[in-house]
Amino acid sequence: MGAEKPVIYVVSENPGKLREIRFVLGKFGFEVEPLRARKLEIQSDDLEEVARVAAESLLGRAPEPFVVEDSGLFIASLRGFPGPYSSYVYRTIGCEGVLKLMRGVEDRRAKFVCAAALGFNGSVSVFRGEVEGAISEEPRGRGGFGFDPIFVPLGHAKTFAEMTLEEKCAVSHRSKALETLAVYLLERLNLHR
Ligand code: ITT
Repeated sequence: MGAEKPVIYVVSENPGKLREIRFVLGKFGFEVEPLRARKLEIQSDDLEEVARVAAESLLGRAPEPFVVEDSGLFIASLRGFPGPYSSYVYRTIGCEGVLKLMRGVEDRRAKFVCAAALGFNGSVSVFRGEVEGAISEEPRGRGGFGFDPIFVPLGHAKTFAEMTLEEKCAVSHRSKALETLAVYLLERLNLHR
């Protein structure tokens, strides 16, 4: 009989995020348990602050360890828009709306950023990950979620939506943040791989 897997609770309403979080943390031996809880969502230009405040609002109310994550797409020629407002912009104008804003724009550089906040031992630690890339000329692919059909990571030809879960998670902002978080937590739980 193997040892029981350590559980991490994840507070997110986004099934696409949850799928990726389960995949990445699963590689480190964690069992991901979705947790429905109301978190405080402040407005700030700083994703790390948004994630930290959300996690702090859950301390004492959520079982530990838990993770909340705030992420966004930052487009260089739009001075970082939609950034921390990505969720709202996706729900309102979507990929097509962003492509319209980018019509005729030569500089297509963009990046995804993820701030993953861990609640553990009564305090919060935040881990950041980013991936550089470019906005495609048209939407491509059916996988993933959100802005995946219009984002091509640097050094690749496919959009995130054309990639498998494994391919996306090999390079994504979310994986980078969560991998650092997982190593940190395993060390503290004394469960070195
Ligand atoms: P929770 O707060 O409940 O976790 P949410 O979708 O509202 O879910 P965010 O506030 O962090 O999460 O919004 C991030 C938005 O940025 C998300 O809705 C997508 O539109 C976009 N986004 C973030 N990461 C992405 C990714 O890996 N692929 C595509 N779009 C992404």
